[in-house]
Amino acid sequence: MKIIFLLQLLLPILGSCFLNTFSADNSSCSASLVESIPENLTYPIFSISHQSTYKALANLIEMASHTIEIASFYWTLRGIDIYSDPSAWQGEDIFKRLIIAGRNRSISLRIVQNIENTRQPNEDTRILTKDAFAKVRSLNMTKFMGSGILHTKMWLVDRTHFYIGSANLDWRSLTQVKELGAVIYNCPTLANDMGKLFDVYWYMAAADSIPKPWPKEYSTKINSKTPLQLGLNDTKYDIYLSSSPPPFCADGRTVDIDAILKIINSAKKFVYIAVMDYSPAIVFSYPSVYWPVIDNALRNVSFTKGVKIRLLGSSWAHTKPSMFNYLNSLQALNGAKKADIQVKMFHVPAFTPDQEDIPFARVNHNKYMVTDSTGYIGTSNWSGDYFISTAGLGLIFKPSKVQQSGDLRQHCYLSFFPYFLSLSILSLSFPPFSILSLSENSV
Ligand SMILES: *[C@@H]1O[C@H](CO)[C@@H](O)[C@H](O)[C@H]1NC(C)=O
Ligand SMILES: *[C@@H]1O[C@H](CO)[C@@H](O)[C@H](O)[C@H]1NC(C)=O
Ligand SMILES: *[C@@H]1O[C@H](CO)[C@@H](O)[C@H](O)[C@H]1NC(C)=O
Ligand SMILES: *[C@@H]1O[C@H](CO)[C@@H](O)[C@H](O)[C@H]1NC(C)=O
Ligand SMILES: *[C@@H]1O[C@H](CO)[C@@H](O)[C@H](O)[C@H]1NC(C)=O
Ligand SMILES: *[C@@H]1O[C@H](CO)[C@@H](O)[C@H](O)[C@H]1NC(C)=O
Ligand SMILES: CC(=O)N[C@H]1CO[C@H](CO)[C@@H](O)[C@@H]1O
Repeated sequence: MKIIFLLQLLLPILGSCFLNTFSADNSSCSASLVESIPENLTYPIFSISHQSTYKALANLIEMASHTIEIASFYWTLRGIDIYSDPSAWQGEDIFKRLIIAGRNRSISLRIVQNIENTRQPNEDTRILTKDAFAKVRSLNMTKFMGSGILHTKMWLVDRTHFYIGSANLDWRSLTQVKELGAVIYNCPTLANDMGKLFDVYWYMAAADSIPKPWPKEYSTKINSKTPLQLGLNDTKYDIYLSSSPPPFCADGRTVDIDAILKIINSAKKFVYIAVMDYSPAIVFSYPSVYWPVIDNALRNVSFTKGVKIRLLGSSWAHTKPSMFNYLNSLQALNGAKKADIQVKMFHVPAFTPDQEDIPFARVNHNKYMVTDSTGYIGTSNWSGDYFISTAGLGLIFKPSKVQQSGDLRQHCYLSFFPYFLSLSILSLSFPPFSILSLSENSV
């Protein structure tokens, strides 16, 4: 109860602070968390609500003055692409705005998508090519890595603003699936760095082999060792981007899995994680390959340093049964020596028969992590495949003055904490709501 009370006190302070403008230091960067909440999933009043993914993307399109570049997995923004439902309107509106941007506003659209399979062609990008003069390339990860997909979800506008997060170019990602991302505005330094990652995909989609080494223009000085320092009021953030798979990382680029391990290993008090899928294995390999890289790090920091681990996995009709084995195994370490580990599953119910009928919807799809010092927003599930052969990105940010100032409420970074805490509290206070304990899910 105490925590809920505390949250109620803090929310007015924290709720809007992430939207504040970065100070003069690095132009006028500002940042905002954006999320999609599945229709009819009502959070209690004490939880924070962020701007919707739909509004953020619509806004990004309207802000564009010359270019919109998108790195994407597949495209199903229109109801007709997959399944018609009234809740497809947001995706359809985004699609219309893209058409108008390309055709009527002469915005140059460049899109890299994962290579289509013949059963599910991306009709949306064909239409964008024809009607909005979009330049579209398809990236075949298998050709270079032997397996994998382009799984990144990233929008880059005028090389000044960008979105990174879990939301696919799919109408369901706006109204039927739980998604989390961040938008960075007015930030050419970081957006140009994101541009280099887009350029890697754009290049690879037309290439025969991976350059080794990558030409200089793809390399970066912004990474985990020398992050970009951005000022937000009196708080300085250390911020950088990470990328997978390793061969797609030019000189200076932090590899995504290295970023994740560094964040976990440097936690002193807690690591909160929300991921859709979690497997200490390479899921799509035959025979199976065990890959306990993240799992070991979590067990180790908890066992040796007492770092509190809270993991929110995702349970839906398509969850692989083995995920329950992995998570039960992680949870089983709880209580041994200093280990403090709790795992829960987030299940998004269908509240209406219509929602029940929408294929591959009603799921917690976001991928992010919060520790006592650092925030991470990624695009990858946490299994080996995503860090070895699949293309994905991460945004890492750390308020650099946490230690000195002592007053955590000053730091907008904290808008993550009540957000995640409110989810955790939900799981404790409203068990029937949408979060089931692991044991209820076990098979
Ligand atoms: C679900 O949300 C939709 C769209 O906001 C609304 O029209 C409908 O009344 C809601 N249904 C329920 C059962 O709450
Ligand atoms: C965009 O251009 C098309 C023709 O090129 C026109 O029919 C349409 O009305 C225009 N739409 C807007 C919103 O300006
Ligand atoms: C992708 O590349 C692999 C390996 O080169 C090839 O077998 C496959 O046909 C390609 N996929 C498509 C859709 O072209
Ligand atoms: C940041 O600075 C602005 C302008 O000085 C002020 O209005 C705002 O309240 C500050 N925000 C925080 C979180 O301190
Ligand atoms: C576990 O973490 C400690 C630091 O806390 C480190 O020294 C040790 O090498 C780690 N063990 C393994 C197996 O990674
Ligand atoms: C990971 O996430 C994607 C969507 O982002 C999902 O379709 C897929 O089934 C998930 N699991 C695995 C093991 O890839
Ligand atoms: C105006 C200003 O302070 N710009 C800085 C933004 O960040 C880069 C990278 O850290 C610095 O090189 C700039 O000086």
